[in-house]
Amino acid sequence: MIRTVPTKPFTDQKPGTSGLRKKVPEFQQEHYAENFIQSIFDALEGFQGKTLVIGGDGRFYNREVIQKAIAIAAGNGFGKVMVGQGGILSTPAASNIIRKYKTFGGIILSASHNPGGPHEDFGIKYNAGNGGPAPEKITDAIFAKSKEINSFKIADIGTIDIDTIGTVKAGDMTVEIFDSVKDYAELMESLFDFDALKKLFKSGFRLRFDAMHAVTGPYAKEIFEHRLGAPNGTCRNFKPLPDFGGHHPDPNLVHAKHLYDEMMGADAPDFGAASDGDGDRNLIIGRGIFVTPSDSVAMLAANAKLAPGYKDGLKGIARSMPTSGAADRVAEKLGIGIYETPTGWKFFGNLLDAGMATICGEESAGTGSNHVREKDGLWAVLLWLNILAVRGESCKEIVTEHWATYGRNYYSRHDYEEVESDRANALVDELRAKLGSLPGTSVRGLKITKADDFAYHDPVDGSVSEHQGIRILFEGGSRVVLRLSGTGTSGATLRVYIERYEPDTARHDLDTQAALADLIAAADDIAGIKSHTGRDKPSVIT
Ligand code: VG1
Ligand code: CO
Repeated sequence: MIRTVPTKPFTDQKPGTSGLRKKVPEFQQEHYAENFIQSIFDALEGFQGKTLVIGGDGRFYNREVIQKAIAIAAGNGFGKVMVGQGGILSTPAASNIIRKYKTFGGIILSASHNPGGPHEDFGIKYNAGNGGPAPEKITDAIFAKSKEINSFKIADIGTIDIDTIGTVKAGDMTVEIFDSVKDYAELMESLFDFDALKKLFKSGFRLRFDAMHAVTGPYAKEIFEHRLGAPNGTCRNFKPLPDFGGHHPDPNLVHAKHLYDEMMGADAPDFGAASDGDGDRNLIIGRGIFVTPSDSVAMLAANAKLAPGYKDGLKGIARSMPTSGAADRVAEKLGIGIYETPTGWKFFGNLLDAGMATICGEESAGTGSNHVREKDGLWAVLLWLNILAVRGESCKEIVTEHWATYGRNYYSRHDYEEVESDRANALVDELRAKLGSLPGTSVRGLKITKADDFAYHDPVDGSVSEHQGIRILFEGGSRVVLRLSGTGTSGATLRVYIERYEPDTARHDLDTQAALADLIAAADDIAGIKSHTGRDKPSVIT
C-alpha cells in the first residue's frame, strides 16, 4: 500500500556541490530525510518503472535512510531499485553501476570525508543517468521543490533484507541486492595492466593502503590483496565502521598523519595511499615524498598512456580553478585541451560526456577519468601503480623528473574552519569590492597582474556559474585564491589556496610553506584574513 504522508518544508535544505549535508540529529528529525528524498523525485521526470541505484558509505544512519529511500522509491513508482549489499557503495562504484546498467540515476548517502557518528555528519545526493552528480539545474530544482513540499509518498513494504544478495519484490517494485565490489573491480581490470601489477607485487613491492575505516576497505582488499596478490596486511583499517573509528576519514596530511610518518620513516613501504569516507578522494605518498593532489593529476596525465585504458592518449585535461597549473603544462606539451572549472566534480560531467576531457582533478585530493563520472580514489592509486610498474622507477624519481621537465608548482591550501558566517561573508564582500583596484599594485614586493571573481562559461551547454572564487594573480605565475566552502556543516570555512611556479630545478627542494611565505603574507595583507576571522593561523594546512 502506498501512503501519502503530509509534511511541511524544511527550508534550509540547500543542496550544495555534493548534495545535502547536515549533522545526523538534523537528519533524524521526523520526515527530514523523507522530505529531501521526495524533493529529489519531485524535481525529476520520467522515472516511472525505471531503475534507481541506492548505496552509501556505511556511516551512522546509512542503513535507516537506505530503507526509507527504498520505500519512497516504491511509493513514487520506480520499477526497480538496485542496492549495494549491506547498503554499501563507494561513490565511484555507484557511478559505475548507474552507467553500466543504464539506470535512471542513483541516490548516494555520504558526507564524504566528514566524520560520522550519532553527532557527526550525514548526507544525501542525487546522481543522474550519466553517473555524475546532478548538475546545478537539477540541484536548484530539488531546492525549489523542498521549499514547497507538503507530502511524501511511501510504500508500506516493511524492512528489506539488504544483506543478502538476490532479488525480492517490494510492493510493485523489484529490489535487487548486489555485490558492491564486483562490477567496480572488473572496471579496474579493464583499465589497468593487472598482470604487470601482479608481477610488481610478486617482486616484493610494498604498498600500504589505508582505508580509514571507510568505504574503500572491501574494494581495496579485493583488488590489491585478492586479485593482485599483494600480501595480507597491505590494506589497513579496511573494515568500514559507522563512526570511522572516531576519526575524520579525510586522506590528508593532518588526518592521515600516521601514513605520512610511516612513508617518511626508515623502513617505509614503496608506496602509500589512502582514501576518504566515500572512496572518491585519494592521498598519494611515495617513499620519502608526498605528492600534492595538483601535482598528482599532472603526473597521472603525463604518464596515462602507460596504462592500457589510456593507451590511445588523452582528449583533454580538466582541473578545478583553485587546483594548481601543473596540469596546464602537461596539456600544453601533449597538445591537448585544458579546461578550468569551478570547484566540484559536477562541472566535469559535461566535458567528459562531450569527449573533451579524459582526466580531471581537484586540489582537494580528487582525481578521476572518463571511466565514471565521479572522482575515484582507488583508480588514482591503481594508475600510479601501473605507471610505477611500467617505468620501473620509484615515485620520488618520477616526481623529481616531472618537476625537472615542467617546473614545480609549489602549492598549499590553508583552511579556516568554523568561522562565524557573518565574519567570513564580510571578508569576501570587502575583497570583492576592491578587486578592481588591485591590478598594477604591489604587495610585499609582488606585483598583482589580475584580480577577479571567477565565472565559468560551460563550453558544452553555455551555462554560466558566477562567484566561484576570488583569484589574485601575480607576476611570474604565482596566485592566491580565496573562496568559501560549500560542504561544511557548521559555520563557514574559508579556503585560501596559494601557488608559486618555480622553473629552476636547483630550487625544487624547498620547504613548501617557506617557498610560499611571501604570498601567504600578501594574502593576509590584501584580504585581512587574521582580522576578519579572528584567527592567527589556519585550522588545517594541506
Ligand atoms: C570540497 C572540495 C572540492 C570537492 C568537494 C566535494 O568542497 O574543496 O574540491 O569537490 O569538497 O568533495 P568545498 O566547497 O568544501 O571546498 V567530497 O570528497 O564530497 O565528495
Ligand atoms: Co569524498
